[in-house]
Amino acid sequence: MITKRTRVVVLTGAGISAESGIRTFRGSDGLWENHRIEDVATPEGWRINPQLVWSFYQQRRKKLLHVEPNSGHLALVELERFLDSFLLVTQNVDNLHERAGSKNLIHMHGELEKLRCEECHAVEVMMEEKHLGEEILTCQQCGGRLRPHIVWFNEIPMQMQEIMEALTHCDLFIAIGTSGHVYPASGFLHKAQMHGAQTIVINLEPPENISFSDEFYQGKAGDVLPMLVRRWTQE
Ligand code: BV8
Ligand code: ZN
Repeated sequence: MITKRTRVVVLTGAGISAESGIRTFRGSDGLWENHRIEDVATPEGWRINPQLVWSFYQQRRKKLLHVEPNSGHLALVELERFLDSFLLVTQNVDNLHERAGSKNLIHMHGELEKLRCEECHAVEVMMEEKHLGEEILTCQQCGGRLRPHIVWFNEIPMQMQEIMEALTHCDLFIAIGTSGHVYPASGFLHKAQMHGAQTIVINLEPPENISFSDEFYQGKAGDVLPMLVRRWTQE
């Protein structure tokens, strides 16, 4: 059902990084457990207590140094190489897709590796030892305060124009490892289906938006994806 000319858009969520040891948000050991979302992942939280938010993200940035891409990330690289038209949109802020080799990739909720100046909006990858301390850093260019280059709740996701464009023109949309809880990402499945795409969900359990999926593969991304990609690329 997939040829190299099939135009594919993939959306990934925290579930694809779970097998690499990065905790999901709503799982029992979810990240937010010891922190309320509004305290650490909103502009309000940052305004009220920047040190708490800075430390929350530094702890997660340091974690990136100790995790590796898994077979699910690698299967998506194989799929991208097989297809003429492929876009990977991720809600994840980790760098595992790019480290696995994904090229056409959009981080719609930002990236842990990057910090952004609140004054001049310069964005830099800052992952050296000296960038991972508890001291809130300032901009090399203008001296402004740096913040995580992350889309917090009530902020606008990145590159929505490109994402909407891709959703209206794809033949197949695949959602992987996402609970379908956070908007607007949770609306992509329905949007793609409305524009005539086939839709597939790969998840440990049925996500909230499962009704918009033509096919559902229940299981771990690290097991299901390599099997599916092998079937699609060797047919
Ligand atoms: C916006 C960066 C306007 C932070 C993140 C009331 C009702 C509805 C919506 C709202 C509302 N009030 C406010 C809103 C909007 C809000 C929202 O949706 N809130 C939720 C809480 C209801 N959204 C926003 O504010 C967004 N902005 O709406 O702006 C707008 C809209 C359109 C166009 C222009 C402007 C901004 C949201 C971005 C927030 N930032 N991340 C950080 O990471 O620190 S969201 C964060 O949580 C993640 O990035 C991710 O997106 C989300 C977690 O979701 P998942 O990735 O799905 O992870 P989760 O743990 O939930 O699920 C994992 C799944 O994997 C599970 O189903 C599990 O079963 C499965 N799984 C586990 N292991 C595996 C597996 N599957 C396969 N294999 C495995 N091994
Ligand atoms: Zn600056």
